[in-house]
Amino acid sequence: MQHLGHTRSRVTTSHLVQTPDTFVRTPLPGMTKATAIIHAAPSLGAGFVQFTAEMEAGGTLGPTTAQRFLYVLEGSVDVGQNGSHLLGAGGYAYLPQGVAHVVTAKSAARVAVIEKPYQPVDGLAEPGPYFGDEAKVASQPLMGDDALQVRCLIPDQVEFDFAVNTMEYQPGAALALVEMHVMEHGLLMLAGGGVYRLGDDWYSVAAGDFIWMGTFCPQWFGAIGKTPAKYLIYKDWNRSPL
Ligand code: UGY
Ligand code: MN
Repeated sequence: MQHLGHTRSRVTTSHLVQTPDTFVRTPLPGMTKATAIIHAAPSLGAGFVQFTAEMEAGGTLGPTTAQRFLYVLEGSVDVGQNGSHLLGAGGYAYLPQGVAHVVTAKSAARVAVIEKPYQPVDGLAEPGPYFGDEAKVASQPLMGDDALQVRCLIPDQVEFDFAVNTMEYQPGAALALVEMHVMEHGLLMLAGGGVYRLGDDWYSVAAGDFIWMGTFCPQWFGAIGKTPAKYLIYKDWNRSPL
């Protein structure tokens, strides 16, 4: 659709709001019957890569030189790694750096993909592969607020150098504070919508939007609407900022 040059998408040095009307598809090496919408990359200032893979049945992702996290948004994929792991919507996988694997769509699928070079720590063993299903992960209220539930998809162990969570806000729920922290975020809106404060700006955001928040970017979210708002959020974690 023609929007006469208007969009909600914005990019600054501290954050990005990327709305579906501005998505451009690109092939990546090794992908077959699939395409990628790149959301975050080092060229933006991010220490990780995040993209949405749109896959036809039988399509595959290419290899990666980094750690890889997959979260199935729609359809189903098979992750071949020491056997076969079938993931439906809400299924996810963590694949350590250097662990060979093949990701094949079993039906038309959309998959959120996060890749990050592993930051080793002396004396700490690297984490192994991990597979899960969001529906089976217990949620916790954030700062005692039952209207804001967090599910931690990656085990809470210091071996992992990043976290991926889902956060679900009942209508009207909001973050209790404007956060400012060293960790950066990649955020994919999964449902509902609301208002996101990023830096000194406020944005209307809705399901399908992507947000990158750089280090120390002031951030706050309040859910608006009659249905819950939910997002998938990445952060670097468990490492010294030095
Ligand atoms: O984990 C977080 O830092 C999270 N509360 N940030 C956010 O939702 N913007
Ligand atoms: Mn945060």
